[in-house]
Amino acid sequence: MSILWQARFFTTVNHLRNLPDLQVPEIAFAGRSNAGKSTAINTLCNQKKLAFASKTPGRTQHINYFSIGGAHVAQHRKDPTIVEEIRALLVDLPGYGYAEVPGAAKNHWNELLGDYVKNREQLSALVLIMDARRPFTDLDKQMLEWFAPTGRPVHCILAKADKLNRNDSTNALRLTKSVLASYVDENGKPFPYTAQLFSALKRVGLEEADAKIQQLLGLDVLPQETIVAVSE
Ligand SMILES: Nc1nc2c(ncn2[C@@H]2O[C@H](COP(=O)(O)OP(=O)(O)O)[C@@H](O)[C@H]2O)c(=O)[nH]1
Ligand SMILES: [Mg+2]
Repeated sequence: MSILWQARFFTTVNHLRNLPDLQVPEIAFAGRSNAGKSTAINTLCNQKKLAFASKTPGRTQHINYFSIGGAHVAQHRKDPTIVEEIRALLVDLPGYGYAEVPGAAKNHWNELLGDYVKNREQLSALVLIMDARRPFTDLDKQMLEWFAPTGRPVHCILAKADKLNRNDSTNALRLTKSVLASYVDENGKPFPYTAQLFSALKRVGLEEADAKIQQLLGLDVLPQETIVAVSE
């Protein structure tokens, strides 16, 4: 059982000014509409409907937040001796690149996405979900360009790997890693960018993604002072 299974809906926001002001690490899931983002989040959190998965792309146009650890706040409310705080937030960003979103709305969301990944202090890392059959569309690269100046880690999940045979999926992963390796800082040092194959359908790459996300959020170490006694 993974700590990610504790994920609970936390809040949904439409404007950057409404982002939650919790001081806990958050990890954002970005990707083109229909890349398999909602399905990946649901699979990793072992919940059918946490993130909205749809055959109609471009429908989720809000930033949705899910909390890890917070579920226990409610559960433990009846127990005055233990309060467990929220330890991390998962952020489901609106999918980009959906052709039928009208111009003005598209611009609004592109600006929102860009501003968020460039400026969000709590954002520890980005998970970039791409269809394994077509990694690094222009908009995926745009996302990386926005985020790269932060120097923070990016983990690429090549989703729907079941749609490729072994040879093609190996090639897709190799290509992805070589694109990632081409991002270097001003001293020529590579960024902390990683990639993996993933299939929600065939449950491939689940453990790898789970471990990576926990590591990026610092959830792989035991919580310190997250369990505190409160007086009655
Ligand atoms: N074959 C296959 N289809 C998938 C997989 N993950 C998602 N899909 C399908 O791809 C479509 C888009 O998935 P969704 O998670 O809604 O994409 P999102 O727009 O990026 O959130 C849906 O029809 C999913 O059933 C997968 O691992 N394998
Ligand atoms: Mg979705």
